[in-house]
Amino acid sequence: MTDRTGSPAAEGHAMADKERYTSITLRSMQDDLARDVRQALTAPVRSLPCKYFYDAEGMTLFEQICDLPEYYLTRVETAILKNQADRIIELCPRELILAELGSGSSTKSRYLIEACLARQSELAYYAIDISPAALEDGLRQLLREYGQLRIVRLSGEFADGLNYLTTHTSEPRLVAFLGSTVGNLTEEELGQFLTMLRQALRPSDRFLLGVDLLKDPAVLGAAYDDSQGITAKFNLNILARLNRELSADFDLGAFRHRALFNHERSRIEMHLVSLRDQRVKIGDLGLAVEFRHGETIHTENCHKYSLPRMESLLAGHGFQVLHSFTDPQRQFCLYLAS
Ligand code: AVJ
Repeated sequence: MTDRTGSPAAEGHAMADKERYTSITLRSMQDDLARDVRQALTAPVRSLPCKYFYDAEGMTLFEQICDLPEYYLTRVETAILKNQADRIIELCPRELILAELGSGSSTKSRYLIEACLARQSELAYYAIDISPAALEDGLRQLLREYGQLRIVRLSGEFADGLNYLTTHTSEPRLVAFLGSTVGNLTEEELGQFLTMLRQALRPSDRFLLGVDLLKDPAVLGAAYDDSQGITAKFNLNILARLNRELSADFDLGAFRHRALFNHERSRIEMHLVSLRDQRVKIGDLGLAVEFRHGETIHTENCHKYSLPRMESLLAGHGFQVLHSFTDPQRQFCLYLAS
């Protein structure tokens, strides 16, 4: 671990630029990729962990998804944040620090940053993400816009980031987990995550959770299978990434994107369907994987929640919901909990 944190600025003076940005690698994802891919592709039911969507190419495609007419999630959540950021911050203690899990390109965090800086003279923002350096652009942009902002970029898993916060910060924290990324967790993983978070947070801390709500499956289906085929490209990019990074020889034309709504589990599932019997070599793993025609690789789960269901999950893990902010159509919800 490398720590290049600058010393805090003297009170009343603008912080020097070099003191305002710190990048800390808590865990290198490259080590995990080979191991995880081997495990996931040799299991009887093939899958790939969705966290591997987000290489530089995947980030670009995801940003295009966020602008798609069918993909309402980002627009609706951003609108709620924009309208409610002041109220959210009012419900948090003063002299707050902001931490974001899965910060991605950090575009939504600006509303929280602005609301904080309207109330306090300086702010530290901890951006926790597993994605590569490509994301630095968004953070540098925030630094240019907000002279009183200090950013610590933590590269690693959520658990690593939360650990870091526990051991390196003492101020009250607002931990934001936006974008319905929580939907990627299975019931079991969500339980583990909320347990870990409950242990990491103190009574003065706050948790802001962005949740996509259960709705007409046709609306959900369109959001994950858009007419321009961007989501299909995003899904297939995970195979392209294995070609690039693990010397695999996936034929991207021999797999097709499929998104389906699983009613029983209340989730959209993304799969890659093999269009023929085929054998794929993953050079760096010394591994060959056979796919039958019609066999699928399960690449993502996106769970959708009803308001009562998420409230009871939060309450069941010791969180008290201070306020839930929804849009007029109840498509999306931001929970502020303590
Ligand atoms: C970033 C996980 C919230 O589940 O909606 C978008 C990812 N996958 N389209 C989501 C995604 C396909 C997205 N999350």
